[in-house]
Amino acid sequence: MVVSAERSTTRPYQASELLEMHRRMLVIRGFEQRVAKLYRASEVPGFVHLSIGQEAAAVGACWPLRSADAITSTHRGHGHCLAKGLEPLAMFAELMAKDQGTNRGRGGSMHIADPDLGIFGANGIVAAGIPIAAGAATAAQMRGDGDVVVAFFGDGAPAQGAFHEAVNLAAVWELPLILFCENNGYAEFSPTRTQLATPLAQRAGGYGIEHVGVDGNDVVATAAAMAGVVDRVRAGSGPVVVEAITYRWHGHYEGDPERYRDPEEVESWKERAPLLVHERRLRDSGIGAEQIQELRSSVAAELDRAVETARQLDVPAPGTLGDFVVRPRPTFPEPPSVPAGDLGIFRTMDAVHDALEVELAADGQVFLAGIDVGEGGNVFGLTRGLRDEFGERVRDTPISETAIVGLGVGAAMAGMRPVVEVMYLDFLGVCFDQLLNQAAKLPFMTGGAAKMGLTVRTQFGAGRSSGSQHSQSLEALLAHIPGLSVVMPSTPADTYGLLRASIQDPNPVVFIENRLLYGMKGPRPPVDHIIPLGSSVVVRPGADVTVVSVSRMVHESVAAAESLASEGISVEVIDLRTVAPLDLEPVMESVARTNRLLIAHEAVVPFGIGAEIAARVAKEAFWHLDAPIERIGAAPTPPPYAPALEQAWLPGREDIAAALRRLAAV
Ligand SMILES: Cc1ncc(C[n+]2csc(CCOP(=O)(O)OP(=O)(O)O)c2C)c(N)n1
Ligand SMILES: [Mg+2]
Repeated sequence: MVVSAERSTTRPYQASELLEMHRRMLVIRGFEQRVAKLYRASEVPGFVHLSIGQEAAAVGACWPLRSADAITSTHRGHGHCLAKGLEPLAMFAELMAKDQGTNRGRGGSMHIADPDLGIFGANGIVAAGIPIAAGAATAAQMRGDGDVVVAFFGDGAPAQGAFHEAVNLAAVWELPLILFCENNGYAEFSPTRTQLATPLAQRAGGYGIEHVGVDGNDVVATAAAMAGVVDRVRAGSGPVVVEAITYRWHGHYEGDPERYRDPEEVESWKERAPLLVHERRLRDSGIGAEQIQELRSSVAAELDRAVETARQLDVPAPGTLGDFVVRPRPTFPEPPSVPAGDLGIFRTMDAVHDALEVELAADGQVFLAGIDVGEGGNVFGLTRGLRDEFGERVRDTPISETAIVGLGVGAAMAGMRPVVEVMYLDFLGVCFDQLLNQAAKLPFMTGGAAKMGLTVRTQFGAGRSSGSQHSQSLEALLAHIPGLSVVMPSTPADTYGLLRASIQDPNPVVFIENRLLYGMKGPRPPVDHIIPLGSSVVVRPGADVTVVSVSRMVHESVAAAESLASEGISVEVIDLRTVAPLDLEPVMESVARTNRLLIAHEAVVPFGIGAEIAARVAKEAFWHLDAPIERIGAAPTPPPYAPALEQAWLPGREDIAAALRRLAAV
């Protein structure tokens, strides 16, 4: 492997600094040697990836960082976290699944995090930390406090789309981000040459950003290279790729039989061991063997004590299983019903715009990002004018949904309140990891340490031949993920009140608009109108049958109810307004009176939210039911293009009316 020229200014380090570098590497080495033993003894229950042999890269990379600078790490992240300042005891405790661990025993080796120390998480998903780092860097850039962010990743990660999207975004926005690759020659069992067609240096060139190569087994060379890079990035140079050439001595994971590499190769790298290289330097600078031995002994004693202390700690109580999934929400009283027209009439699209404007004005931590939401004003004109009003807090992004949602995750962890836009609900397919594995799980996996006040706005809607990839109602997919909140308003006033509540909510919220409702008019509420998440509402009282619905289908349900009134059937319509949290109280109360329930949604019927509602009502209101629960939804096919097919697929007021008649007749 060729190590390209170091471009930094190397300054002589003082003996005390050289010793401190050595101490940090000894801590990492000693920590992981003990973890290997604890793992074999089953005291560490989950699998571990050790970075033994790579200590210099971690210590050198973090050497010039301030505590307010952030890092994101990888599945092989113990070294990064220790180098950034984490105490070994807290991490031993986490690996040993103790309640006092860094993540309260909810994360384990692959998820170590301490956002207060700027450690925005090791990550079990290859490359997922890089968009998150771009988000933390966006927060730093917006705050203008000179902080930088380092995204650690392995040589396998640049094959991931998340890498490309995040690096491109960082380059376009000139973010204070250092992309630190630990090139250890292998991605799992595969040599790097089988993973990437071009070297990382060439790829950095493709993004128009600087690449710095460094000997990752030499802590001083790495620290010096990073010092130069950090200075430039702090000063506003934009992102830089640093590639540290190194080698891992252990298998990909503990217990890896390592059939893919020659033991001689491992031995040859041991001759260039980071600790040996640095020890020679210590001796050359006049530090005696006894002093080095003393350091080694004191680190070993400290680590042994930490293991013993961690052993004595408590495991999490099973009764706390549900903790950290959803943060307590701010409480708002249910607002009085919106005065009919006193304050004028507005459209749903105005409601979106106005809620964003009010929240941007109220809280400097709120910002918007998405495709064409800035200069473009959003493809539906929803954010028009906000860029002029709020400048850099309203940003256009590249067409990179993983980077868009990931930057929201990282900025939310940094304490901001990002509102990012995914243009169409169907596009979840290209950024699902950031929602499923990052936004939804990080608060839990970090034992509540990760802030996640993120709002993802998106929209859907069928009936205008938008075809299979621009129509679908996918809320059930999202509501199935513990940790995510899912909001689906039906009226302009609710859109306004619920969007404001979503932005103020400390949990990740997916706010799903229906684009066929954008032009719908309704009474404008007072500016301070806000609706708590998880409050279903009876929008039309009735006595014979209950229909519960959400989003545009609420209006179809009301229309069906009106038409049945002339037939002498009295229908109660309930609007869920939020799918998660799901407030079924008004539904139970209603079914207790009507004894009949229909659930109507635009999503396909199988495994839709109707299944969940039906199961819960069947259990909790079984003795009130006089008829089987019915469901109306789309047919189980992708949304079709031809209007003749789409009409057959899409449920509407006639289908709802027919089902209500059937139920009323039982
Ligand atoms: C998205 C994803 N795909 C696959 C894996 C399984 N996996 C974990 S680590 C790894 C190899 C990563 O190699 P590299 O980036 O070079 O990091 P290293 O292990 O060498 O530190 C793979 C394939 C994963 N965790 N996430
Ligand atoms: Mg690797």
